[in-house]
Amino acid sequence: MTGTMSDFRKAADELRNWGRWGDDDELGTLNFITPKKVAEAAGLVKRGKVIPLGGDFSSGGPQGAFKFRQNPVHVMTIDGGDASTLVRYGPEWLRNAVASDVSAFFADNPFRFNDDMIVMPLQAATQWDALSHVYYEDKLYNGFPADSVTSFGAYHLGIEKVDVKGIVSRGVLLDVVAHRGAEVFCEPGRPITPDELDEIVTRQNVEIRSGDIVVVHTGWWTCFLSTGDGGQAGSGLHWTCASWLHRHEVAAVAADNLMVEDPDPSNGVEGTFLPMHMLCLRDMGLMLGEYWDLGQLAADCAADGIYEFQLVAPPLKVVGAVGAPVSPIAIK
Ligand code: UVW
Repeated sequence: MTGTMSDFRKAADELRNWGRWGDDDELGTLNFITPKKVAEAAGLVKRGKVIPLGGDFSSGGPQGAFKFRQNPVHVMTIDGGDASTLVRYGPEWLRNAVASDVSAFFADNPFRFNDDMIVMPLQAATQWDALSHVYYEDKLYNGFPADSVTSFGAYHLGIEKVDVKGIVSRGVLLDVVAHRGAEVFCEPGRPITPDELDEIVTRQNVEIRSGDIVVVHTGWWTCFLSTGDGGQAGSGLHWTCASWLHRHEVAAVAADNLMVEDPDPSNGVEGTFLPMHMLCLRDMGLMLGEYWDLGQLAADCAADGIYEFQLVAPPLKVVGAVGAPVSPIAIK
């Protein structure tokens, strides 16, 4: 099942979208989301049912297993007890200062507040990969130079660039777990092929249209919630699904697993790693959403037989970032 570099290059040449929306384009396949498409997506809201697709950002997140990313560290910087605590236990100079202004303020005012901060990789949990996240041979999507991503951030293709698109579109859930009759989780070793995606589309009686955001349920997140094991591999999209996404003019793809594509290198391309990332982010300009929580959405779609919905998934607008957290919602 391992592809060769020449298979990879052939696919890359066929699906490369460079120049398709102009030489300065930084949106890639999000260009398929037109105003008409956004209106079509809004028309899918029938029951007013809101289904959250975001996982928790907490110390109990999926990171840590691979060492290079950590879970969020959440720190309280002010809490409601600080005023009286500092007055009683703070150093003398602070007690005097606090006594003179802060505690006087708090003494005759019912207002209290709490503040906090978070330190975390932007890829810690539910996220979008920006187009600047993955590249090869010194070029990013649309031919932008790889060195335009500097230690100050991405000058091209940073996540903030997609703000103009929302991101809002018609979402379509493809439920691989249900299709395979798996209990909860697609076990490792069986990548999801383009043919299987077609079978699921037929089984669910749903159409994939230009500008859709395809959301793939593999059960990984549900499994993670019960085991706490973020290192579990699972199965993902076979790298040749990049051509399927291209053919259907999909605007973006997201999944409930750690990298959307199948993590097993023996199902990839000989001599490289994560070939679907390379094809989607760098050649097509198609963003990948990872660690989405699709359990509730899959249950709802199975119950009403409707696999399309309005998807609202704006990433946090971190300037120059190569990815960002998101708390997506599906609305039916
Ligand atoms: C890499 O591609 C390195 O990471 P991710 O799976 O988060 O996109």
